[in-house]
Amino acid sequence: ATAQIGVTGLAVMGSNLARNFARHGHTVAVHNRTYAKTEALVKEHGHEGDFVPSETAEEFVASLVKPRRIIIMVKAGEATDAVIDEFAPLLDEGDVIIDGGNAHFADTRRREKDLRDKGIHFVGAGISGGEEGALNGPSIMPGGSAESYKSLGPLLESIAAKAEDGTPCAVHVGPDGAGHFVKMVHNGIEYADMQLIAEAYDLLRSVGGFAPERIAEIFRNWNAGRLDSYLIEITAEVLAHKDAATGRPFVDVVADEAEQKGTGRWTVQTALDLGVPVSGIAEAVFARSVSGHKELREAANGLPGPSAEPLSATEAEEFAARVEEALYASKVVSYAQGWNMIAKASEEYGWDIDLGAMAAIWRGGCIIRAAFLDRIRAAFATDPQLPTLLADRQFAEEVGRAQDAWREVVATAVRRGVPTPGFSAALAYYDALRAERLPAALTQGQRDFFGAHTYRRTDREGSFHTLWSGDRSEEQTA
Ligand code: 2AM
Repeated sequence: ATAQIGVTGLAVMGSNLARNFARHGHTVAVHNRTYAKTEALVKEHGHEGDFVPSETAEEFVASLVKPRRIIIMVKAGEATDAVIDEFAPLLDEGDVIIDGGNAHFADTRRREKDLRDKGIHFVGAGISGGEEGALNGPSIMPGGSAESYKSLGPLLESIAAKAEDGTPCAVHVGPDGAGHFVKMVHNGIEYADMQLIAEAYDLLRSVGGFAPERIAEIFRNWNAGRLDSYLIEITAEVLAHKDAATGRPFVDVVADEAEQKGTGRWTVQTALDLGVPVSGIAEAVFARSVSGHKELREAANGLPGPSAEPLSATEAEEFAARVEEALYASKVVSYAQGWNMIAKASEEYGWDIDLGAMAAIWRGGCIIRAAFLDRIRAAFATDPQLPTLLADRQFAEEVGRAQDAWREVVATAVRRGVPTPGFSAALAYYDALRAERLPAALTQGQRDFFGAHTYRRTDREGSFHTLWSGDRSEEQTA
C-alpha cells in the first residue's frame, strides 16, 4: 500500500480533486464504478503525479496506507449510501470516509452516526469552487471528528485555495454534519449575493438607462473597491458578452427564468426550522421561483405600473453611485443573517463553530470569495461573540453612511415599479433590528384576544392574559 488518499467517483469533480492531490505530491488511489473513467484519467493525466488505479473496491482499499482516507465524489443521495455500503465492510477501525458531495447535513449526521458505531470516521466535507476550484484550489469545509482531521487536515490544506495572507482555505468546521451545514449556508449566501447583484443591474438598466456594456464597466469599477469579489467580476464579464449568433447583448438573448439545484431552498427550509430570519436568502430563492413561473407572469403581464420620466445623464450617474451603497449595505445584512444561522445551528447541535474561521476559509477558492470576507473575519477576531455583523463598529459605520442612498434607491425602485425584493427585505430587516419598539406588541395582543396565548409585559415579570370577552381585567397566568 502506497497511496495517502483515495478518490472514488471520477466524474469531473472527482477527477479534478484527484489531480489536485497528485499535483501536490501525494500518491492518489483512484477508483470508479466503471473502470473506463479510471483508465481515462490515468491515460490523460497520469504524468501529473502518482496515481494508483484500481478496478475493484478491494484493490482500491488495499492500495491505501492506514489510516485509510477515501473521498467519495458521487452524486449526493442514494449513490453516496450505495458507495458507503460497498466500502464500509472493507475498512478497519480508524479509517476515514470523506463525502465531498453536496449532501444535506441531516444525511451526513445519520451517516456519521452509523459509521461511528462501526469505528469508522465519516467526514462530510463541503467543497466549494466548482470544477475549476477542485483542480486549482477549492475552499474545503470538513465536518466529522476532530481526530479524523488530524490525519486528514494536512492533506486537505495542501490542496485548498490559499487566502491572500497565505492561510489555506480549509479548516475543521465541527463534528458530524457541521461541514455540510456551513457549505449549505455558503450556497444560500451565494444566492443572496447573486440576487442583490441582479437587482443592481436591473436598476442601472431600467432606472439609470445604462446599456449592458456600460453596466459592465460600472461593475468593473465597483470591483476595484469594497465590493471586490468573484461574483462582481464575473457579472462584468457576462454583461460585456455579446451573443455571437445575433450580435445582441448576451443577457438579452438568455431566457429570464432562473433555475436552482436546491441548496438555497435547503438553507431557507433549515432556517425556518431553526427560527433564524434569513430574509435575504429567502427573497433570493423566491425571486428565482417567481422568474420561473411563466404562467403567472403571462397572466399578470400588462397589469398597470407607474410611469416615470427618464433620468438625465447626471442624475443617472448619481443614481449609480447610490446603487453601489444600497448593494453594499444589503450585502452586509445578508451576510449578517447567514452568520446568525451558522451561530444558531452551532449552538443547537453543539458544533462549537469558529465563526471567524468560516469567513477566513471563504476568502479564497469558493464562489462568494471576496475582500469583504476578511472584514468579517476581522469583526469576529475583535469580538468572537458578536451577535450580528451589523453591530460591528466598522460595518455599523459603513451601513450608517450608506443608509440615505439605500433608502433612496429602494424608494426609487418602488416608485418606478422595479422589483427589488433583496434590497427591500435587507432594509426592512435593518430597520426592524434597530427599532426601539416593534408592532409585535400588537401581534401579541391579537394572539391573546383570539387564542388566549398570553403575553409578557414590559414592566413586570410573568405571563398575562386579558379577559377580552369578559370585563377586560388582566390576570397573571405564570
Ligand atoms: P460511473 O462513471 O460508473 O457512472 C458521477 O455520476 C459519478 O458518480 C460517476 O463517477 C459515477 O460512476 C458515480 N456513481 C453514480 N452512482 C453511483 C453508484 N450508485 N455507485 C457508485 N458510483 C456511482
